[in-house]
Amino acid sequence: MVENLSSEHLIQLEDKHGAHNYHPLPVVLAKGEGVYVWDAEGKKYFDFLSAYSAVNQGHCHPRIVSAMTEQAQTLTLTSRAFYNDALGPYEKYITEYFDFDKVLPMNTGAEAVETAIKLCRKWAYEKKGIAENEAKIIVCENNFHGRTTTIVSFSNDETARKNFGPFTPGFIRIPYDDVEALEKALEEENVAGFLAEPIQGEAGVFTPSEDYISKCQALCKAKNVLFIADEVQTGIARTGSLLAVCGNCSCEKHCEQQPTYTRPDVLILGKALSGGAYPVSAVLADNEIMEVIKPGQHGSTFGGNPVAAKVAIAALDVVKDEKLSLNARKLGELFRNEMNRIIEKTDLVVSVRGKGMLNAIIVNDSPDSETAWNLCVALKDNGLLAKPTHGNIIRFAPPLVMTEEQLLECVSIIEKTILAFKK
Ligand code: IF1
Repeated sequence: MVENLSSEHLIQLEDKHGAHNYHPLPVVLAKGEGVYVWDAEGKKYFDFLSAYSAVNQGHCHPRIVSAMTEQAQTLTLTSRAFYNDALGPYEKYITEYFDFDKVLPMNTGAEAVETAIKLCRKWAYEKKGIAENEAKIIVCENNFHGRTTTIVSFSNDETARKNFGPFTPGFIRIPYDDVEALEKALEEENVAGFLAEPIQGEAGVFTPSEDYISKCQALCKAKNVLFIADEVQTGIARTGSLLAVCGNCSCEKHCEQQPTYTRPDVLILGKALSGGAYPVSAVLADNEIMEVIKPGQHGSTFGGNPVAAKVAIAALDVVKDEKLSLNARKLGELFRNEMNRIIEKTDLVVSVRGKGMLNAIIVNDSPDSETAWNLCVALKDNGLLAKPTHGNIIRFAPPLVMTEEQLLECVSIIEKTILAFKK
């Protein structure tokens, strides 16, 4: 019988036996259901981070859990040495859902980003005719695409890259939301791809100009350069559309007819592709790109496993059936309006920004102050969990299944905490 260990004891166990690669908020979670989580002592909180937008469908969504449980009792893993009866139907389902010819299934977001980089380079050598080992991929300042050695090679976040060298070459970094900078970089030799987040999440929820992504896609197309959209955090209805590249459309499925839909050449998904129940990521592209990958050239033990396949189908079904894009769009607008109302009453918070239910507030203090952190601790004490991204920016990203009533309850917790907060 496992005794119920106290939060304090559980923190000590992590401190003693675990690598110190995180500095979590001082709360130990033991249960999750929908928009709520409970700590080890049974205290209930609103989850306003959703595991960085992995739990868009809400904690332990019954449809996702039952799909996972059923498959876990049937067949969990075959490796790709053999076929399995779940992968093909899943591949058909997800390629039709996002309207691409093919999918390459992986597990984590970083693995999917690495897969997209390898795919882009191979396409450049075998289809575009760039000389081998000369391919360049354009990325943006303040990007976050994961934590592998190659990915941190093109990061400008010293914390994420210091003393992890030597780094992978072949990347050009340009300012985000700067079309002219992309235009100039595309004049360089051997450019194969442009990798970008449609909204920069970790950088502090930077929403670019309305036409930034569509202009980037057009410039890439004109130069036969692959536009690679990293929707690991912004995808799966988080920003009020099925994908952030869908622009203003909030229907359950992006559509070519939607004028604001900017179709990437390569689409990267992760996180909420499983509703947070299981590591599932994916890279989608059309045949003329995906066909450069031949048997034995790329893969992973767990990539495309039967549990991942069934979980992802259930997770995407929930997004469609529960109209999470529309809900995210509606509640996001309400949230930002409410936050602007609160900002009028305090000088602690400077502004709010975001799209759909991916939002952030800017705290009126220097990035290296403890203010945002202390505000998150105060929010925790009042029953709402959030965490600063960088310094003075707090990301607010609740599960997309939240009701208007629950959102307004969260707004009142945030308002009460801000107005009572002493620096
Ligand atoms: C951590 C940050 C967010 C991502 C985008 C790829 C990945 C991520 C746009 C890689 C992952 C996670 C990583 C997680 C915390 C979280 C995060 F704070 F680290 F930067 F969301 F902003 N592309 N983001 O946001 O996916 O390999 O993690 O599955 O490292 O603590 P992953």
